[in-house]
Amino acid sequence: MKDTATDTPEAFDAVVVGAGFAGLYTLHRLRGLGLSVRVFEAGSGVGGTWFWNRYPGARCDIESLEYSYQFSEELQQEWEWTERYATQPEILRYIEHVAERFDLVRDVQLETRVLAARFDDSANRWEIGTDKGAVSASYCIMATGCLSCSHTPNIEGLDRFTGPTYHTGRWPHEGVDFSAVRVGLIGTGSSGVQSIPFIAEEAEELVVFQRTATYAVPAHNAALDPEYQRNVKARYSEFRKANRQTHLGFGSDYPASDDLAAEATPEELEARYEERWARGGLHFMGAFVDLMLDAEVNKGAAEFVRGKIHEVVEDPAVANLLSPEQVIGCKRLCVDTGYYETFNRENVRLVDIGKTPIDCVTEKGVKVGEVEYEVDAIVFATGFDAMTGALSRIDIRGLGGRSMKEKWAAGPRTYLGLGTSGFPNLFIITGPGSPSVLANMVPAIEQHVDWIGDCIAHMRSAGLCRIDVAQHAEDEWVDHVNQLADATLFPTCNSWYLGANVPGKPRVFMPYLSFPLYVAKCDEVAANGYEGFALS
Ligand code: N01
Repeated sequence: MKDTATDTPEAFDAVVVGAGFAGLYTLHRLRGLGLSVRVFEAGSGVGGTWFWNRYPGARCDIESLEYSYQFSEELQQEWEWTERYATQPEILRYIEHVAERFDLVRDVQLETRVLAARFDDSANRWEIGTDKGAVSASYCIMATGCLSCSHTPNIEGLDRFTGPTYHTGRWPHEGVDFSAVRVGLIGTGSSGVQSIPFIAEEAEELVVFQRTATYAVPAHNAALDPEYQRNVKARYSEFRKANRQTHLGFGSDYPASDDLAAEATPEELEARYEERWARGGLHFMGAFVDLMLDAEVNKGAAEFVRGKIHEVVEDPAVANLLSPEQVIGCKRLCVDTGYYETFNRENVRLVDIGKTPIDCVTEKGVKVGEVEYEVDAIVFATGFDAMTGALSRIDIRGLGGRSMKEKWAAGPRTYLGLGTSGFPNLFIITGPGSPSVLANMVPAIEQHVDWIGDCIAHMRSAGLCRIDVAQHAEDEWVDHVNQLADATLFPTCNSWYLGANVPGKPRVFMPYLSFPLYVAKCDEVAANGYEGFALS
């Protein structure tokens, strides 16, 4: 990656790290502004999350007509989704189609991991080091994803296990044949909830190790009604606009309610929860506006779901174990197809590791207390070092050589989730402090990329070449993000939103609550000449 004539690193206007939904759209948008762009991607293909998460049953739990790009009218009109919720292979096909359709691949360098990024103050450029060489760029854009850095717990004895181990977020591309295999699976978040029914169907035996029971609402997935798809496409821009105004970031045709559960009668509560349950999916959390604000209200919703679990699971002891106690929604709600039913199968066992944690992994299996569960393979559905994990694995150094990892040692600090003070010309797509994982990811990504694109266009037309976050703006934003979260029930349990799933990670609520408020703030900041940023 050197200019052979001068022996200097190849120079670009912008370097983008990651070729998932975010990186690809950034490339398209910046190329449209006339910038030279290079995207680096560690994987051997584009797709990010949807390239890596190939575990059995992987699909998106936001509906396909909403979990898709809107930047091209032709694209959104022509692409035909087949199911209410798209499978991982279908989403990956869609991303690959986008990459080809917009001729993006020629600027994506695959199988290249970015290891370091250092700001050269005198040249006002980023020097980006990869495992294949170095380049330089005026802008460095981190499209590294919120859930891209898989987390495997450090369980004693794991290295002596004689069978294969897998992580749902790094699933082998050739697939895994579990027939006649005894599988142990650790983790019951969204990835576990989706994969457990599929693995149970195939495996000889499945032992599920559960630390915390999870709330799952039925997906009610089905083939997408062609008439509904036509109907949405006929009003796609309105549909997308409505999306931006819902506080969940999705549900244009079935928005979250503004009603207060605290003011509803028991009959009204029951009817509303039943209606949302029947509709399926994450809409359940939109049943009432105070569900994440009022602990008593939340208890009612949680009790409703526990009742549903007991209706499905035949063994009352297993149903009890599967019934969560924490606030519903404070860990991300799961959306399932046949999850609870799977525990009625003869070949499935549920092991509570909440009270008695895993002692160790042995040559032959997993030991919990005095009991050794013999298995042939172990699946880790143990999640991610979310929101900051991918960034902290790159040695990012800003003004004066200051390390971002050190700056964020007590938790991430950003302004709008887009940038961090002392790291000029570095943008983060869906960074901590932005709605990201608490919104619908694809529109959240597009909103960020468009904002960054507009900002760079403004700088170029004004002859400006440096943008940095003002310290006071960052401090105020971090306080504001925390204040919003502290007014809700979100910080009440050990979720990955708080970094609580990774030992030693600081406990800080990372996403911003409310997509509409956030979009309004970003628009206001831009309209006021990028208020809170220093441009020079
Ligand atoms: O990860 P998770 P995930 N010992 O962190 C357990 C998105 N996503 O990959 O709750 C024992 O949610 C952990 O237990 P506990 C979605 O945003 C979307 O499932 O910490 N157990 C938990 O049960 C989602 O929220 C989709 O006590 C350990 C599980 O592992 C996010 O990705 C599909 C442990 C991890 O659950 C992450 O989901 C998949 C340990 N040391 C993912 N460490 C869809 O669109 C962790 N666990 C459908």
